[in-house]
Formats: sequence, structure tokens, C-alpha cells
Amino acid sequence: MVNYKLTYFNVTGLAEPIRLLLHQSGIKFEDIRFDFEEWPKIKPTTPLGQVPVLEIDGKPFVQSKAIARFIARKNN
Ligand SMILES: N[C@@H](CCC(=O)N[C@@H](CS)C(=O)NCC(=O)O)C(=O)O
Repeated sequence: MVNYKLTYFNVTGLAEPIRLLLHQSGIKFEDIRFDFEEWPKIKPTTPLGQVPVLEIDGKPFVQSKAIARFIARKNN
């Protein structure tokens, strides 16, 4: 089974459409949310120093619109 993990701040922001698309597509995912004070520690671990990051089987994908389009296509 493919493992999906979405990492973003604990707000709606750029991740919310991705969360909604994943739910609508019936794709189970880890919804990793963190507080703003944790960001300096997390930032260097992301590919472009920004979130959202969607990891698919450990491989990170970035850019919210590209991620959303990718999930939308999987769901036709
Ligand atoms: N073009 C990127 C923009 C990502 C972006 O600006 N993310 C913000 C949160 S909404 C961020 O990571 N800010 C923290 C920082 O840049 O240090 C996308 O659409 O994913």
C-alpha cells in the first residue's frame, strides 16, 4: 500500500485543498501539522525550505498547485 504523508502548519492555508482532495479521493494519509514555533527546525528538512510537502512512499513532492493537480488527476 502506498504511504502518503502531508506536512504543513496547523492552519488551512495552502495545504487545505490538498487535504480535501486526498479525502475526496479516498486516499489515506498522515496529516502532519506543526506549530509555527517548530518551523525553524523543520524548514531545513524540506526540499525548498517551504511547505506543504507531500511524501509518497518517502519521496517528497512540493508546490501546492502541482500536488493538488497530481491528486486530482488520480481521482479523474
Ligand atoms: N509556491 C509554493 C509556496 C509555498 C509557501 O509559500 N509556503 C509557505 C507557507 S504558506 C512557507 O513555507 N513559508 C515559510 C517559509 O518560507 O519559510 C507552494 O505553492 O507550495
